[in-house]
Amino acid sequence: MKQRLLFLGPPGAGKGTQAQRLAASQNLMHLSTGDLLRAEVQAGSELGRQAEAVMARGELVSDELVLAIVRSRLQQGSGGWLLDGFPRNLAQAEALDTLLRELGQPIELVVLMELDDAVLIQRLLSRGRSDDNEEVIRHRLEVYREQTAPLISHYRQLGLLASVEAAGSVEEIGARITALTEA
Ligand code: B4P
Repeated sequence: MKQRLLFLGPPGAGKGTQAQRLAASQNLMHLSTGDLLRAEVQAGSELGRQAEAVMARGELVSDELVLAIVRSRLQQGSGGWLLDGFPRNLAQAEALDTLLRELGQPIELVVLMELDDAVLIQRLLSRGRSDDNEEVIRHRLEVYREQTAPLISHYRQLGLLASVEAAGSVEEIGARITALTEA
């Protein structure tokens, strides 16, 4: 069973949903940069104040802020982990590669969750979070295509990428992902 995993995919593909399940069943640290940023917003911290408006527009929070959060969490942990929603651009991916080299904890598998835009938009509209209105969702999809999708070839070249069809029930998709982690 692979212990150091990264989930990649467009907004609404179900990264958070699947990451939570797998982390709980395999006892991995679940690191969702979206959840961590929302917690900072909720707590009213300086970091949260900076992140709030950016997230509401569907843009990416600055690499420095996100990296600081991830670095401190990875340094604290000792077992396996699952990164969900990070990295989201090439600069973050390169910074992560450097950090993981320092920590001696290389990524073992990158799971790419693939789903049609129409289904993504429908899922996000029914989730109903404050950044889930149609205009912001479309902008997040553009940001994904421009900034995050280039990571697919980055991780493919490193021989780490495996794709999963992210349509179907939560259980079906979970079984596909578990099979990949055991391969
Ligand atoms: P995230 O919190 O990462 O959220 P997401 O990509 O929108 O959703 P995810 O793919 O996790 O889908 P979910 O499981 O919730 O990002 C939010 C914002 O944070 C970004 O726009 C950005 O501003 C900021 N941010 C985060 N990380 C950052 C970084 N590294 N750098 C800079 N900024 C960053 O599923 C979606 C919905 O579908 C849910 O309602 C779920 O219940 C439903 N669903 C899931 N699986 C389903 C299934 N099989 N069938 C039907 N419904 C399903």
